[in-house]
Amino acid sequence: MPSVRTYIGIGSNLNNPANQVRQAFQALTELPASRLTACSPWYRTAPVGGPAGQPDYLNAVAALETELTADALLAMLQAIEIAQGRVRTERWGPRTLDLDLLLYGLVTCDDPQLTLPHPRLHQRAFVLYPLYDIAPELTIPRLGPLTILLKNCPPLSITRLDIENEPVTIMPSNPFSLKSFSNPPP
Ligand code: A4P
Ligand code: MG
Repeated sequence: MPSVRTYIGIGSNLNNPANQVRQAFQALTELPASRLTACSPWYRTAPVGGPAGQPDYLNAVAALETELTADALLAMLQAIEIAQGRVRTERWGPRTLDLDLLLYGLVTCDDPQLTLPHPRLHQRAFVLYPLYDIAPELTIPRLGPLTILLKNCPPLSITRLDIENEPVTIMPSNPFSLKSFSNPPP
């Protein structure tokens, strides 16, 4: 099967989110038939939805080239979530790790078990900003250019962490480079 470019949203607000995100990137490097090609800077973000008073999140996005099917990849992402202590209780509740399949190539799909692109991608600054950092030219199937989505997305308190102070100490099985740190998009 030819390789497909996918983007994965990473979020954590429990049990040392920095460690959770670091471990998640590491786990992505270990997926079979896949290659991690970019890691976004990390963002501290105010919680969207869910119970009042839940902690802020740490969010990031990864780009992955994979020969896995979308269903197989989602199953492996869910296995990583569980391995990192994810317990599903309430919707949008706090979590050790959430891995969302944001995009799988240009595939569109309305299955509730796997909706592509991710159904709330365009409403979430905590997804759009890190996605822009690693794929500024992206056009999202059904939704349009990422730059337009960023301009139109609901405001959210988010802070990009200085990547030099948040080293992603992972050991990729293949070389990849971090995109350079730039100012927030217009
Ligand atoms: N599912 C369908 N499509 C997908 C997809 N593209 N990727 C299904 C991943 N899963 C997909 O997900 C619920 C079901 O969605 C799964 O059974 C899967 O088959 P879940 O991870 O069990 O539950 P969830 O994450 O609580 O629900 P949901 O609806 O995915 O929530 P969101 O939209 O991901 O929001 N605030 C901040 N600041 N940062 C965050 O990261 N995250 C959420 C979760 C809420 N607020 C947040 C953040
Ligand atoms: Mg989720």
